Amino acid sequence: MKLLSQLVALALCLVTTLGEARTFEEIKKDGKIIVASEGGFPPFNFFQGPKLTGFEIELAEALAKKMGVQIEWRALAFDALLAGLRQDRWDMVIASFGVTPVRAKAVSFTNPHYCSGGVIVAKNPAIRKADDLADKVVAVQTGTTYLENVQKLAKVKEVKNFPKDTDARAALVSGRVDAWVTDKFVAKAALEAAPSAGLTIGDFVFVEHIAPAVKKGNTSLVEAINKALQEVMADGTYEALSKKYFNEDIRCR
Ligand code: LYS
Repeated sequence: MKLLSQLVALALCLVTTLGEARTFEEIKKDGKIIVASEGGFPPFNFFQGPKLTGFEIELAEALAKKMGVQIEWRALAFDALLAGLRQDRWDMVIASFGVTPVRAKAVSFTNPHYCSGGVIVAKNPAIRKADDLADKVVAVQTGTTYLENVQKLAKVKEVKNFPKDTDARAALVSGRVDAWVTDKFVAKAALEAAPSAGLTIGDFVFVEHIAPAVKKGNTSLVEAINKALQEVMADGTYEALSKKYFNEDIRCR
């Protein structure tokens, strides 16, 4: 009996993992696309009261409009987002994921929707460059390229992981760590939101292309998103949104 239930569980697991992702045609026929984000990475995706908003949320809404579909939003922990694509729990993820070789093995990325990188944020203005992180304690969000790249710096004393980037920031503000590595635009927004925290932004540790992701091999959806992205980038929609959130156009050049 136990073996049987284990076999059933295994079969179910295989079905959910190996099931076909919805093609763009199927999504279009349904009229709605399920898009997942994090909601914890201002100004890209965050909650304003109960409302999920931010640059990526508004950009996805603009893409959906071009694609002729409505978005049904899901908000989840950052490290659960890509796995959900594999399990067909949603069609697309937009949550500031950098395109890396490891991730590109597990999901399909569309063209990038912006270019940025991880910068060093500290209270001590002398901590600016990667070399300055020697013998320092650095806060980063779990599962991110910030963690991956800070771990490569041999001389760092300790890398402290936080499930949320906002908690990594809080650790720096309260003086529990020496530095926080996060996205350049997130760092800028954090400084503007709390000028009295005394934070300074240093150099890039690395740069990256950031893109939406879909289930591995869902070519029709990749193509539909790329087409919509090209349209919003050509007709001024992207520029207006980018300037609203960042006072500049952050597309890759
Ligand atoms: N760009 C980083 C990465 O790809 C951070 C993503 C967003 C974190 N809330 O891992």
